[in-house]
Amino acid sequence: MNKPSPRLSENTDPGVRHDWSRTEVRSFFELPFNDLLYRAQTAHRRHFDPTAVQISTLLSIKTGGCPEDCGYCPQSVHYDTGLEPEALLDVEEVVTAARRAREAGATRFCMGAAWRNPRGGNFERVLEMVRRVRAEGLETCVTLGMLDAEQTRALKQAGIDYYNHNLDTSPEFYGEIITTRRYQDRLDTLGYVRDAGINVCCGGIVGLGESRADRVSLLCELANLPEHPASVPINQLVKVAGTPLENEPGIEPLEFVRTIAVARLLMPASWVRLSAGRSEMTDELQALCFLAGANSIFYGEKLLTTGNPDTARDDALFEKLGLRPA
Ligand code: SAM
Ligand code: DTB
Ligand code: SF4
Repeated sequence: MNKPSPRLSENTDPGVRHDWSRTEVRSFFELPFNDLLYRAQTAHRRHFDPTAVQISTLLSIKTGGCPEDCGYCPQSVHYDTGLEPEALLDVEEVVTAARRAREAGATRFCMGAAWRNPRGGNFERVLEMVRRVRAEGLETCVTLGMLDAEQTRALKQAGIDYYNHNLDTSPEFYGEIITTRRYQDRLDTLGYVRDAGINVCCGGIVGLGESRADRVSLLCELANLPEHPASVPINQLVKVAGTPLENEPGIEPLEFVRTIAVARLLMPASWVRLSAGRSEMTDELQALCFLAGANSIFYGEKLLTTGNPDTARDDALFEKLGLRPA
């Protein structure tokens, strides 16, 4: 029998670092696929039980009519996607949905609002939602757009566990996708969230037409934040008719797996979420993503406005792969 390749016996855990260079990150992307997956899986096993997957359920608490122009988003007022805008939900409707999610097996309930930033009575109502969902025994997460320091403190006081705010893409490519706010605005919001002691959920979208260099740059930005986000959602673009990106060719599936693997290597102790886009993925592709270090998903038939695999399909996939809720 041939001896194992010497590179397989290298120390494969780069540890938790915040000083990654683009060159180092690119060299991970350029590894032979098997070496990259071996390293990612090794790092994963140092920090996590590889059979445990965190389960979150999403609810859109305020749908559509968003003034921002994010080119991927069906909820932007700038694009005609046929979506009917809706006002902020009532607290009781949200609590009912949270109970249903808990009964289906979710441990975290994520509430998303199509806002540039929350204001006035609406923000107060979200605080009440957080208190009530938490009282149901669920972890809470909200994504409401930009926040100021005072708002993050109010959320913390209401008992929020996570705030989701994505960098979305590289600083270099960002202007091709969003013109109504700056990369620095996002970094500022993340700073307020961190300073308030709220866990950060921050990742991005791939398949926007960005290059590999942009994916390198996005992951570098995420891993070089003062603290690694506790949760890192990697979304694959869901192409929605009416948005400027509806005809994007998308990302090659094995390049998507590489992106997950590099996220795992750079942020070895973070939960890496295989986020939007699973409805378009085969079981085999999802299995490769779990092998590459993804260990969190959205569970339930709907994301915010688009579809997600139904729970029966996900239950069957977990059974086939020997995965279990964390
Ligand atoms: N309005 C808030 C904001 O943008 O921060 C919160 C909601 S927004 C819908 C949350 C995230 O969903 C975006 O940052 C983006 O990463 C993701 N997202 C939106 N549309 C998507 C799509 N079509 N495909 C994949 N991910 C998408
Ligand atoms: C995240 O990174 N992905 C989720 C969540 N955070 C809020 C949203 C995905 C949205 C996909 C498009 C839609 O359903 O509208
Ligand atoms: Fe608005 Fe968020 Fe959609 Fe951008 S991603 S248009 S901010 S809802």
